[in-house]
Amino acid sequence: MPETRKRPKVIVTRRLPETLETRMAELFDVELNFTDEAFDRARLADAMARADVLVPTVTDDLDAELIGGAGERLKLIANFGAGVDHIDLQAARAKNIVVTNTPGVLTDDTADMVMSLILSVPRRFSEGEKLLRSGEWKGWSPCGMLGHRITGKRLGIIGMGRIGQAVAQRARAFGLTVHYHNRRRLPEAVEAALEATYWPSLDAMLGRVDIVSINCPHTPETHHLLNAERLRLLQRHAYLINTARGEIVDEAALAAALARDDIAGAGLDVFEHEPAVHPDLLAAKHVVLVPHMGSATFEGRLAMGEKVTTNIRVWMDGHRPPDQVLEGWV
Ligand code: 8YV
Repeated sequence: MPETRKRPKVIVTRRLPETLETRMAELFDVELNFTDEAFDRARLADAMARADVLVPTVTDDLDAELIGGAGERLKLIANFGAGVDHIDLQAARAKNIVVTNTPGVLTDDTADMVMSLILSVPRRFSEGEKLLRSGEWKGWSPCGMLGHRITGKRLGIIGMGRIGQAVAQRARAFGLTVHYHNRRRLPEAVEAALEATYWPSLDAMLGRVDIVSINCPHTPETHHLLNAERLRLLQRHAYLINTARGEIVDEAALAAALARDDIAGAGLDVFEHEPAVHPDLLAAKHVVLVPHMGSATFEGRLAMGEKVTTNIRVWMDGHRPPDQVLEGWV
């Protein structure tokens, strides 16, 4: 076994929950980031030149140039997170670098965030809170803060993987009817259990539902999937929820649609140019905006770290890590 396999040099780009960092220090020759300041390009390049294993997060843009310039030692990128759109998988494969992620352990938390937004936007939660805090609230009135009922509405889910299905289960409990668009139709039994209606055409579904939830990964195929043209297909009373990746929606087009009242509102946990948010979205009325916190639970983050550690350990033992990301799978 090569020396590096015994106690690999692992560089972690962001601060992780303490128990995870301590465990990693026990297992690996680890370099932690105690300041939590995101690595700039030079620091990423330096880490990739020295490490056997890099543990990045969504805030590290590992493009083809950076991966191409990685040192010969770098053999594993063990991502702390499920989405891998910030890693050039093709470049990694060309350099024989294995990429792993942390699927499954943030499904419920993300689905809960979807439901929070589905409930908050039509019921004007954010506006109500702002009104109350402003000191302008004059008390209850029959027509005060009226929003729209959730029960009985149609939900259209884009991307019916683990998270999409977890959203569907929750949505049914709230009396929503489930519709979905996915690359592949679900097995009949799963579809029946969720009482979900499959739409082979995304465009057709968009025009028929009251709430749209984006739950697919960001890939070259889904980049700006909801562009100005598709946003125009939505009904005027429809709401858009995005907890997947900001880049799936053309943010400027969404802001314009909201400003024109072409759609009723939006609930967003992710943004196209994080941490920047389009100023017109910040100014829009019927929106709830939260800072990429879909998987932000103590339990979820610990489970993500467990997965990262397991992936590294299995790789150290010379086996294929359980969460290896294969190009074309996402
Ligand atoms: C993670 C996410 O917390 O896992 C993902 O894909 O979007 C987040 O919820 C983040 O990616 C951490 O890297």
